[in-house]
Parts: sequence; structure tokens; C-alpha cells
Amino acid sequence: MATQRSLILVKPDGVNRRLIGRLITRIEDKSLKIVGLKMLRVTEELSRQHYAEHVTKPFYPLLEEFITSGPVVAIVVEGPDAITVMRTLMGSTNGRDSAPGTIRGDFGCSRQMNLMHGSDGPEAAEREIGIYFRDEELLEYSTSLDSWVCADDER
Ligand code: IDP
Ligand code: MG
Repeated sequence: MATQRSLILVKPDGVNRRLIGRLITRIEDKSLKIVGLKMLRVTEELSRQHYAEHVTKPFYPLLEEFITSGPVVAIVVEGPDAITVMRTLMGSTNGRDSAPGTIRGDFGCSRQMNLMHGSDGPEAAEREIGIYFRDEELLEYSTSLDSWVCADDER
């Protein structure tokens, strides 16, 4: 167990469907802390950087078209095991297979238009946070609720 940071995107489908608020609420309800947040348009170059592992895959051209098609909201979340916690909260890649109660399971039924991105491991998280945020855009702060997120031996 460790305090981790994860790079989250509300993808263009989430922005277009006016779901930004509800999706961010899921993060806050889970008691993860938002330490960075911005709205931007992903360029083709940024897409190739972000999805470097997928660039050679057959579905990449459509993924790039989708992720560059409208604004996204980029968020850095922090909390205990935040990377895994966010992946569990989002559900599996294809909304059709995602369990009810997960973000992808509750809000969609697409493999591509699956509302959110979340880093899949510590190395990816560090790399992706560096792509979207400068150090000074990430804020360290404590709140009176921090001590109620989990016990000290769970951090
Ligand atoms: P993940 O977002 O659950 O980690 P990845 O396999 O890393 O899923 O794929 C990255 C993104 O590419 C997915 O979230 C989805 O938007 C899109 N994608 C994944 N597989 C396919 C596919 O087979 N066809 C079209 N788009 C796909
Ligand atoms: Mg992935």
C-alpha cells in the first residue's frame, strides 16, 4: 500500500455528454484527492505520446481521431493505491463488459468511447502526468478530511 498519483482524463465523449461533473464526483466520492486539473484539446502529437504503446495497433487511427475530436479534462488524483483504485472505479475497457457500479459500466457501452482514461501502473502514471502537467501545476495541500480517508497503517 502506498500513496500514489494517477493521470485521469475525462475523454471527449464525457465532455460532450456533459458528464464532467458527475465523473469528477465519482473520484471525490471515493475520497481521492484532486491535485491537478485542466481542460485542453489533445493534439495528434500529444495523442501519439500518450498512447505510445498503441500507435502501431490497427485501432490507433480511430483512437487518435476520437481523442483529438474535442476537449478533454486532465486530472491528477492522489490517494492510497490511487492507480488501482481508479482502474477499479472505471471498470474494464469495454463499457459493455464493465460491471454496473463502475464508471464505464454505468455510463456507456462502447469500447472506444469509454469516458475516462486512467494510468495502468506507476511508471505509466509518472510518464503520463509529465506529459500533461508541469510540476508547478500540481498542488500539495492537506485537508481536515485527510485523516478520515484511511487509517495510518493503510497509507
Ligand atoms: P484502457 O483505457 O482500459 O487502459 P487500452 O487497451 O489501454 O484500454 O486502450 C486505450 C484506449 O483505446 C481505450 O480506452 C479505448 O478508448 C481505445 N481502444 C482500446 N481497444 C480498442 C479497440 O479494439 N478498438 C477501438 N478502440 C480501442
Ligand atoms: Mg491503457
